[in-house]
Amino acid sequence: MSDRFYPAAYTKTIPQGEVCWQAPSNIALIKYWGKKEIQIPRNPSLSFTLTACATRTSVGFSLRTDHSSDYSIDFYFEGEKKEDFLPKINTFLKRAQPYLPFLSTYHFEIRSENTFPHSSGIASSASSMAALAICFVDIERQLLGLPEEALDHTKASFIARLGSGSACRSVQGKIVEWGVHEETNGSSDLYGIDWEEEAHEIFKTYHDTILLIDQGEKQVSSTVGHGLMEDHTYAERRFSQAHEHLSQLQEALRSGDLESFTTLVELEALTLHAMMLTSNPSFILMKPNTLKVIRRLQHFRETSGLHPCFTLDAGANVHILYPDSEREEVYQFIKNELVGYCENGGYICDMVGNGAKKINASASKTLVK
Ligand code: 2P0
Repeated sequence: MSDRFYPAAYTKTIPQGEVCWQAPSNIALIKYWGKKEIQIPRNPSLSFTLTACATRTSVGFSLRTDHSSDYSIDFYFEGEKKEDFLPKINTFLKRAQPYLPFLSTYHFEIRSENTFPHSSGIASSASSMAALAICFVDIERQLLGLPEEALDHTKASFIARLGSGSACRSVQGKIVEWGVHEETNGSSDLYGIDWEEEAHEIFKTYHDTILLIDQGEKQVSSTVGHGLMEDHTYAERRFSQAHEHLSQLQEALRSGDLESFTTLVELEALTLHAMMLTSNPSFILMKPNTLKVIRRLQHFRETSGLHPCFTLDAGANVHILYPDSEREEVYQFIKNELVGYCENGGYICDMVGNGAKKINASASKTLVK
């Protein structure tokens, strides 16, 4: 199945060059929680691609002269050289090597920065791995002598998945589905597929205001988190529930049924946390203010007749999702009644976006430091 991602023989020799891409984060509506090696999900997931929360990565490459190690990488995060990121990048390159054979023949200078604060509790693995993967696939495109428009986004998603599962949903499209799902033509465990065309227009300009309830370090890493599903009492039921929820959510996304959308999205968020509450060891990742925000939001929905709903990642922050037609009233409500629950009043206004885009290295100050 992965055979299609082995490249043809490279036709160009490029001594050196540079590519630069920006990839967004994404927020899962149907959650990926539980996996097999290597980043093969135990259930399908579906996400909104975001815009404001993104990673910008430039990859400078030059033919290697020193072959004393498998890979030759200098990594800079927000302008500073970071050795501690290298093991993760090395693991990623090793996994990607069969599909991107040039990786061992070049020295890479990788410069990366996030548009959101490092300590915001927003996972950066999706955007950072997607940006890095698409940079590498873009370099390969050049080695194959192909034009810009021939860039293989599916391969970029496939490679991104090898770095971090959720990263494969951050490459292309406003709404992305990943993982085999019987009712979705073309769905795959290996890469994300663009589900945007099937969705009702209302979802293509949806807002996501991220309330930063707790900006500390993540209490449970994704590796540990996914591992908790290994022998979890409710694992099998949860995995089949995700298939059912996905079918129902697709219906709501097609028809624009905001009531069903709300019910399913909130149920998925709470189920994700229920899995962590009932695993061994267990984790309580919601904070008192997470619950207060949820209660306030649900009350506002009941009394206003508007349609904001919440979802959660594996942390305390709350994502408030709402349609563009309701943005003024919902945003006022968020500012007046919810921001007070955020740590240092922190929140990020984001919305559904298109995926990764190529940028100019000079567009970023720190990238060219
Ligand atoms: C998701 N999360 O679907 C779920 C919901 C967090 C909560 O995917 O081990 O960083 O790199 O494949 O993608 C977080 O896990 O895990 C995640 P790896 P990843 O977005």
